[in-house]
Amino acid sequence: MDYKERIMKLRQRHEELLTRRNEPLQWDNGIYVKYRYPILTAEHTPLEWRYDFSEKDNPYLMQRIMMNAVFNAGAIKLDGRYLLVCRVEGADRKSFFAVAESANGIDLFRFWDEPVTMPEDTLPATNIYDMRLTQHEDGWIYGIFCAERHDDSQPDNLSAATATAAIARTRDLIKWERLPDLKSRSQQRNVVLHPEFVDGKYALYTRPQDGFIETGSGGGIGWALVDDITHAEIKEETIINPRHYHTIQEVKNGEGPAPLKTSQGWLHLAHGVRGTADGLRYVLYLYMTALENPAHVIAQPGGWFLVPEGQEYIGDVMNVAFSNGWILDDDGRVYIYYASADTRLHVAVSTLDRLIDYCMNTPGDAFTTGASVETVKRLIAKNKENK
Ligand code: M1P
Repeated sequence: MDYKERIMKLRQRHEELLTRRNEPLQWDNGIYVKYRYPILTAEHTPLEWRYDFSEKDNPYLMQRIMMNAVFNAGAIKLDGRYLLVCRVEGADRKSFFAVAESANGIDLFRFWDEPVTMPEDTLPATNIYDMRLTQHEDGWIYGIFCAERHDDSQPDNLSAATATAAIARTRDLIKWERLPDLKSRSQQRNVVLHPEFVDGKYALYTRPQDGFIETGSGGGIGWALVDDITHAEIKEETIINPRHYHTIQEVKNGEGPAPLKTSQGWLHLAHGVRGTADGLRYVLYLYMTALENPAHVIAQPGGWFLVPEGQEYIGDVMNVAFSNGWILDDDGRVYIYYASADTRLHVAVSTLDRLIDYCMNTPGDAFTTGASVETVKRLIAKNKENK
């Protein structure tokens, strides 16, 4: 096969992947519908990012740059387009942001031609990832993400790192203005900007942690008000959704995307982490907070809302479902973008009404086996009455 023909075949195969239609899975739990195919994988990244198409320089038509994964995407609908700011991870383990676009939110996603050029803070980061997008009432679209750097206070430990919340803003996801990183006494990951001012201030969901991986003695989803987002500093932080023994959020938890405003309160998507004999298990859960006080939890169904299933278990970090992006559409549909095993990105579709119903009418975690059995028995008794 000559060089041109090989390129043609490569492009054809790539195009087949990019134009594959997605389909809802038959089984649904009444809460959301998962879709059959991942919406984005490393294989979806543009061929121009990976191949040198010069026969002279690349006679074997090798991938000169390999991509490892596409996952944990921030999401927004802008001018009728469903846009995802994805975490793309190269074979070199460096994550970067790249925008992928679709006309319907469930398939035919395509990356824009070039990855995002994110300006650095005064202290450059080694790695950046997991952007939460917030369309704020001040008119800007904010992206808050994790900036990871080596912890130079431990020069002999190559794996010592720090996690800091980095802040940038944009109008179009093309040009980004980098603001100074969030100042905080602790390390921070999973920081999310609330879309409205609260008491005239910017409001952040936080996740204080003692180390890069371990949250330490504290943890939980926190809440902090910030006077000036262009010099954001946490002076006071309260935990609004704590970790809890023998629950899905025993080891740690973290806010997902920015919450959605509903008639009955703010709807939140978060991840919870527990330990198992086989390592950590990351699952997604929902909770609601009061409309007039977004820091006050009014409902939290017991247990998980979405977990990895089947092939979703398999990948670079097994047993992980993670989400930092969702889109509420004009018709009330909610597109939940979740990643599996830190490897690929999927969509599950629900509606605002269903998600509120799920939050308000699903029994909460009763914290002991005895109480859980009583909860099941109450449902059985109710069903007997309704026979
Ligand atoms: O590997 C699972 C996830 O681990 C981290 O989440 P958390 O901050 O809650 O520990 C993040 O690195 C996330 O990107 C990753 O998906």
